[in-house]
Amino acid sequence: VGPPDNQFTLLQRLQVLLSLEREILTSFQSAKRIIICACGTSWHAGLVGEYMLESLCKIPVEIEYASEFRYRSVVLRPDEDIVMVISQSGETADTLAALRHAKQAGCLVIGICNTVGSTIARETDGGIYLHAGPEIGVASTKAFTAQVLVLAMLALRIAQGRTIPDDEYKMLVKELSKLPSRITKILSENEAKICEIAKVYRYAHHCLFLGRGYNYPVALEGALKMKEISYIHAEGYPAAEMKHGPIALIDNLMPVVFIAMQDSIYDKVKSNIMEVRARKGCVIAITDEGNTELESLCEYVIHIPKVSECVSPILTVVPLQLLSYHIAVMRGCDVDMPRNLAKSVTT
Ligand code: F1P
Repeated sequence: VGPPDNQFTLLQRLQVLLSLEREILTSFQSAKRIIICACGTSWHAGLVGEYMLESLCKIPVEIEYASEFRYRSVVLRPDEDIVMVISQSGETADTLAALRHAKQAGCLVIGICNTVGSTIARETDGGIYLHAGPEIGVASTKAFTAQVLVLAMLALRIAQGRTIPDDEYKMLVKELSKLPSRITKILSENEAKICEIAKVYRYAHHCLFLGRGYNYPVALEGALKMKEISYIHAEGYPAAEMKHGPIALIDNLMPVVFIAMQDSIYDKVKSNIMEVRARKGCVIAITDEGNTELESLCEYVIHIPKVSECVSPILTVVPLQLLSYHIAVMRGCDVDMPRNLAKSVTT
């Protein structure tokens, strides 16, 4: 599903996806369980997808590391399960192996790939191309944004008229179509502040990324980008898990990045920020435009446009990608060709 090249606007792509092939749509709507398999950044996008499909479509979802999937005794039920594989390159060996494992068990396998004609795209039963354009660097960035966007569109299409009311569907589709201008705004309004933050923390040895709900996967992705391109040890955690171990690491040298959007769990995230502050941690927060109450609690606050909770990961990841990028450049790292990393992990 999807137009054949990059000349289409986001809105046109939305329209194509929203008219998703009837047959595939019916399979999703009658699925008892969706299993998502992917690696690295694509796994993080899949985790956002799990939250979306569960909350918007009310379908049970499992997210699996593709590298572990075939070694676990997951009970696959071809009549009830749909397996989705997500891969930027479409060539990742573990994701391909997971796909083959699921097909061998007789499951319908749907792919979300960026590379047209890639092995994974060819071997799936159907799928959605991202058309995000080639990732110039090795580390996935725009592919993540596009994967989450496609998962949101898919979830909305499955949920439309069934598990969400029509006005909510229309509101969310409208929000998706406004994302390009909002991302442009984040890039133009925050670059200078992010450079300033990068300058302060460029020699940090460790950092922590914390988020909850839809923004927990974004915390994981923020930490992965920091490791991949800046070679700074970073951990991503659900903010409340901090108390179960990572809190011991907090001191006045370790930056702690919070994704603290004013959503249904904002107050809980705010109390996690206070817990870090009480231990003299340096907090950098990503929050909504107009939220001024974090200024007194945090070293730095980055404001981004307010959107619905399920759409927010598409925006909140952008400042985190930029932060890793600027830190990497200031540390003299090659952001396009990080050491030891391969563009597609084919072995
Ligand atoms: C998965 C992945 C990327 C990562 C790096 C190594 O690739 O882990 O997320 O940035 O490029 O591979 P893919 O299956 O999404 O192509």
